[in-house]
Amino acid sequence: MSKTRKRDISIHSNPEFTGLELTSPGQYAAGTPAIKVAFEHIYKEMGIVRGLRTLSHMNQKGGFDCPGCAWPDPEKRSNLGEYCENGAKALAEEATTKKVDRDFFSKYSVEELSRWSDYEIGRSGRLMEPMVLRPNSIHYEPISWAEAFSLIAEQLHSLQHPDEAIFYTSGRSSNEAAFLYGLFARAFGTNNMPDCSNMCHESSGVGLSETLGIGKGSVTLEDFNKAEVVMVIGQNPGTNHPRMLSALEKCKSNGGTVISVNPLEEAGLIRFKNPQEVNGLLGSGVALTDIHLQVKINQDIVLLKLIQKRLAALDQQGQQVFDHEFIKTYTHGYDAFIKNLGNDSEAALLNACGVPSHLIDEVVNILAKSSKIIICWAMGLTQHKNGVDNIKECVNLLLLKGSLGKTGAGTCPVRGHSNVQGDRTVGIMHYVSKNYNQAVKDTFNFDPPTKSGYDVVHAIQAMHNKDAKVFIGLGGNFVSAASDTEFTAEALQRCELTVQISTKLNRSHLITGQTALILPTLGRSEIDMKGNSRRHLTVENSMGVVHQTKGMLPPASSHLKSEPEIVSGIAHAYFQGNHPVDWLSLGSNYDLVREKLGQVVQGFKDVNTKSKDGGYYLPNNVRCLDFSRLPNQRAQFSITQAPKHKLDEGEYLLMTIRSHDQFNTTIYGLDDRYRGIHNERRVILMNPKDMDQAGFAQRDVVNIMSHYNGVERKVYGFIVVAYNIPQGNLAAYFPETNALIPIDQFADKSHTPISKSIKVSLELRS
Ligand SMILES: Nc1nc2c(c(=O)[nH]1)N[C@H]1C(S)=C(S)[C@@H](COP(=O)(O)OP(=O)(O)OC[C@H]3O[C@@H](n4cnc5c(=O)[nH]c(N)nc54)[C@H](O)[C@@H]3O)O[C@H]1N2
Ligand SMILES: Nc1nc2c(c(=O)[nH]1)N[C@H]1C(S)=C(S)[C@@H](COP(=O)(O)OP(=O)(O)OC[C@H]3O[C@@H](n4cnc5c(=O)[nH]c(N)nc54)[C@H](O)[C@@H]3O)O[C@H]1N2
Ligand code: SF4
Ligand SMILES: [Mo]
Repeated sequence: MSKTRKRDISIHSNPEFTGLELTSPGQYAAGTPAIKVAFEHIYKEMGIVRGLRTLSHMNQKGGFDCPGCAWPDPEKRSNLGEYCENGAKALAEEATTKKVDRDFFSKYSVEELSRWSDYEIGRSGRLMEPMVLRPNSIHYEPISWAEAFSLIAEQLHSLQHPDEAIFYTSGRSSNEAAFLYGLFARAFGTNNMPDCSNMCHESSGVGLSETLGIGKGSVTLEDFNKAEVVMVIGQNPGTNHPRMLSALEKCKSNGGTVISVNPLEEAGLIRFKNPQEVNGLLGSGVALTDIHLQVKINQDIVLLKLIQKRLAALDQQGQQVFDHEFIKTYTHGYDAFIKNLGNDSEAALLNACGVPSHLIDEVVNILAKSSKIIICWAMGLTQHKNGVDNIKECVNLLLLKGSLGKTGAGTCPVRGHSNVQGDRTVGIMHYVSKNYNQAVKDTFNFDPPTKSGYDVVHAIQAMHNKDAKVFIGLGGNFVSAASDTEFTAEALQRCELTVQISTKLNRSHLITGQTALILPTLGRSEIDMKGNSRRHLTVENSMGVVHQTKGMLPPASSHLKSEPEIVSGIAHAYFQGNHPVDWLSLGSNYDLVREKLGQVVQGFKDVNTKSKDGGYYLPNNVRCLDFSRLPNQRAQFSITQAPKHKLDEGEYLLMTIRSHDQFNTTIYGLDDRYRGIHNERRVILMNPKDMDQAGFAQRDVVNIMSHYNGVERKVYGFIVVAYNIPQGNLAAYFPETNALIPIDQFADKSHTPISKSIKVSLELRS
């Protein structure tokens, strides 16, 4: 065999500056600027007529599900459109008329493309036909679907053990595709099913499962209308779940209180101008947050302990603050929990969390009087070493108040990708569920593997050690999304084969194994035809509603296949008919997939009919206060540890966050409008006092370093911007900063990388 030439690939987005402009941070979200920006994206990528017609079907019954976030749709959809600025951007991104075809790949080598910025790579357009990058080559070339499938099958057959293959999933997939994909991984013989959830809400899944017996939230959208208090902790809905602002607006107009807990004062939580209402467009909109607690990074446990300590003091004074009836009937561990609250001193907690005492008192007074409390959270809680404990502390508060299993109250982990929750429900998991395996065996007549598989960080380590040699990605951008960019890139480059099932070009198509395949697939918004009929798929939103999604645009290319077709094509090429599952029938007949899904997963019986119109709620034990699967058949109080971050002089905690102009690794544009940052992504937000102490001036350019286990990791060239952020804390955007997070720094139990509390130092760029 000839020796492989090592490709000269750049693993980072081009670091050239793009021209920072600064304005004051915004004081409201949405309103006319949001409409303007939404339409600019639609116009530029899709053309205005095609774009507007498509938008009018997005999130409507009988239409297609927004490819953006997982926020649910209201039962009664608005005639003015049921989408937000970022939904429009997500659609424009997917349904762009720009094309990445075979001429594009013969013109640009992977070496050259890797020097483009992520923004430029994303702008190039939709993938058109299957492409292969052969060993020793630096150009992708066309390959037929049949050849691509047999290449994968051959490579899978050549492995010594099924655990040498990795099957990654990103949360854009459908229930049907994810179910088939998981089924194939199991039939092949491995549970190596890392998914984007591992980097995202895995801490929520673990924390909620251990305390409440289900890894999902318990609230419905209607609960927001009835809630007395909504706490939004570690979440930036104005950017990442914009239609959640309408739910908060409803809560407010019904007399509810909104409390935000965040190191940043995010514009979207200050004020909302609802584009669906006249007052939102012409007036001043509505104020959303009543009390903002500017907590220091990763001091939420401390803050929550303090709040609960003060509530307990009121309760002990005889005020009816806690729901003792609820606690007695449904929970376990209350006494130990209360005793433990006594261990921490008020002063130490107050000092650590950085929130003024009087604001905490205000919150305590409101919570004391309320019982319908919703806690919403996202990455600000999950992406820390103690991410699981963060969630458990939120559950503690809800248990004390009896705020579960009743209208207007409950847990609300706000999920990221539009179907990330559904993927897990239908079987994308690296751990083993005995019930699931048994149901697969009963339905399909084969034995799924019983050994746990790799999650994201362990999959990377396995590829790096050459314990795994084939990587298949059902969507996503693994190399840019994961931590420790250089290590992850090396891991993928050590693979024999990497396969990406994708809609758009991204860095994971450029940082590849020896051989790489791009398998282009239909997007949500596109028509999926079989014979004369238009097929539909199903998805599950953040509140457990399963509903249909049906595309309406002609596909970007006639060579695209749907995700279920691709998965079943691979499976058929691998098994060649020697397997009890009829893969090709499943890949072409989604009704059949749904029928089988109904036999394997609880709640999916009759999904075909029930998912029509607005869909239906999956079963949820918390809503009916059934804790029978937990120890003592009760919801569990937890005793958590306050995180300790020992920072030496010149060290800070860095959170890596999203700008308003990105969807994870997809960069829509260079503005973060609500934070007043324009035309630049390479910025680092810093407290002015910290800048003074360190001797940095506005717009100084610094490198950021992390030091873990004696290894220095560095990212270069970030512009310092003075910002209202607690002292000792910094913020910058990902994926540019992922190279700072060591592969072995992740949350206990959930293994989610510590993307929101990275210990770093800064140096002036010489
Ligand atoms: N437009 C758009 N929408 C998206 C996405 C996107 O990239 N763009 N991504 C989707 C996905 S996959 C996800 S998971 C979600 C993510 O949604 P979010 O979790 O809202 O996203 P992040 O930008 O990571 O923001 C985290 C928020 O937590 C705060 N924070 C950081 N550290 C802490 C902390 O220690 N404590 C507290 N209390 N707060 C903290 C930050 O200041 C920020 O406001 O959004 C989804 N929707
Ligand atoms: N430092 C840091 N790192 C993080 C985070 C953070 O906050 N900080 N957040 C983490 C989180 S919450 C998440 S969820 C992960 C995201 O990790 P991923 O899910 O892996 O990344 P995305 O950027 O969402 O993937 C985008 C790609 O998906 C493909 N795609 C889009 N739509 C479709 C489709 O319909 N089908 C298919 N097959 N492909 C499609 C396109 O090719 C696009 O380039 O990143 C994580 N990484
Ligand atoms: S809130 Fe999320 S799902 Fe709804 S339109 Fe906006 S991006 Fe799409
Ligand atoms: Mo996510």
